[in-house]
Amino acid sequence: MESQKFIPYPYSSPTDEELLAKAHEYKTLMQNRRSIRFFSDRHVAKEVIEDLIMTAASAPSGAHKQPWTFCAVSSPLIKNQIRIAAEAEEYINYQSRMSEEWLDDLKKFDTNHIKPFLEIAPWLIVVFKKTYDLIDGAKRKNYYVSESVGIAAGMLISAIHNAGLVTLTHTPSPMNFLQEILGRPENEKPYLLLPVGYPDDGALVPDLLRKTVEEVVVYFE
Ligand code: IYR
Repeated sequence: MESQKFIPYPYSSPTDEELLAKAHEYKTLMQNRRSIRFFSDRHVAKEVIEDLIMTAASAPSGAHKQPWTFCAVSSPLIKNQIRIAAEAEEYINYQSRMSEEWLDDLKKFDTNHIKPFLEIAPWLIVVFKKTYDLIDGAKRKNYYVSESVGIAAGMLISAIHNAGLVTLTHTPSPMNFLQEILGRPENEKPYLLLPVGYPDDGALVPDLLRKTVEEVVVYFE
C-alpha cells in the first residue's frame, strides 16, 4: 500500500474588501466570455497554449487520476484532415441525424456543417478523456472521468478567455475520427474540440441572454 505524504497548504487569506472585489471582478470578466465561430489566422505562441493547457491540467480529478490528454494541433495538414472529417460527420448530422426540434433550437446560431474555423484558428486543442489508464498493458480504472474532464475543460475555457483569446466548445459528433487522425491509444476517447485564437475582425455573436440570478440560484439559509 502506498502511504500518502501530507504537506502544508500555502494560503494567504484575502481581506473582506479583496474578497468582494475579486469575486466581482472575475464574474465580470467571465460574463464577457462568448463562444466564437469566426477566427483570425493570427499566430498564437506555443508557450501560451502550453500555459493554458497546464492550467486545465491542474483541475481536480477522481482519485487524482488526471484522466486527460490534451492534443494541441497547429499543423495545417492535420487541421485540414480534422476539418474534412468533422464536416463529413456534421453534414450527416444536419441532413438526418438531428431532430427537427434540435435543428429548430440551433436556428438562432445560424450554424451548418461548414466549419472553416477548424483550419483558420491557429490552434485546435482536442481534449481526450481516459476511462482507464494502460500501465504496462494492464488496465487501471479511472473514476468520475466525465466530471473530471468536464471541470478541466471549463478551466481551459476560463484560462483562454482570461488570456484574451477566444474559443468555441465544439463537439463534432461522432468524434472517433479524432482518435484516428491523432493516433491516440484505445483508452483515450475524444471529449471536446476547442479552436483557440483571436477573433476575426468584426466577429459576430448571437444576441443571447443569460439566465438571471433568480433563475439559477436557490438559497437555503
Ligand atoms: N455540432 C453541430 C451542431 C451543434 C449542436 C449544438 I447542441 C450546438 O450548441 C451548436 C451546434 C455544429 O457544430 O454545428
